[in-house]
Amino acid sequence: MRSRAAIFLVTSLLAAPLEAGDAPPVLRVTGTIAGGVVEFDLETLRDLPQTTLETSTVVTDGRHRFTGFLMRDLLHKVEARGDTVTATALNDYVVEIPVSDFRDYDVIVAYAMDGKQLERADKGPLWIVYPRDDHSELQDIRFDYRWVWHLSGLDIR
Ligand SMILES: Nc1nc2c(c(=O)[nH]1)N[C@H]1C(S)=C(S)[C@@H](COP(=O)(O)O)O[C@H]1N2
Ligand SMILES: [Mo]
Repeated sequence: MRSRAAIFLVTSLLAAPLEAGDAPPVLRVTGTIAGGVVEFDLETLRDLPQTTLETSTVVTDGRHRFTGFLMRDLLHKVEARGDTVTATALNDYVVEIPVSDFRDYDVIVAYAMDGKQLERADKGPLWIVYPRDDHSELQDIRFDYRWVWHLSGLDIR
C-alpha cells in the first residue's frame, strides 16, 4: 500500500495534473479532456449535481439506493471528447466502456449506498452503477463487467 502511494505521488508529480480540490485525490481523469489530466477529490466530486438511483446489483442482496453523480456530467465537466472510456480500479481491474452508455442510460458514479459513504471494504470509494432494474437489456454480463468498483481512473479516447 505504501509503495503504491509513493508511485502514485511520483507519477502525479511527473504529470503535473490539474488538482481539483485539496483533499487526497480519488479519481484521475485523463485522455482527450481539457488540460489532459485532472485529479478529483471526493469533496469536488460531491459538488457535481447529485443523483440517486435505486437498483439491485449482481453482487448485493436486494435493491439499494445509490448516491453519486451522472457519468455524463463528469465527462461534460472535463470537456471529454471521444467514444471510449477506459475505467481502471484500485485492484488493477481495467475495462473499456463505450461513451454511448452514458448518453443512453443514467449511469452514475456512486460514493454512497443506502445513505452511507462507500468504503473500500464495500466496493468504494467510487463505484460505477448502471440503472439495471429500469432496462432489461442492462441485465447482461456485458454490462456487469462495466460496474467497476474501487474506481480510480477514467481515460477518454
Ligand atoms: N474493481 C473491480 N471492478 C469489477 C470487477 C473487478 O474485478 N474489480 N469485476 C467486474 C465483473 S467481471 C463483474 S461480473 C462485476 C461483479 O464482479 P464480482 O462478482 O467479482 O464482484 O464487477 C465488475 N467490476
Ligand atoms: Mo464477471
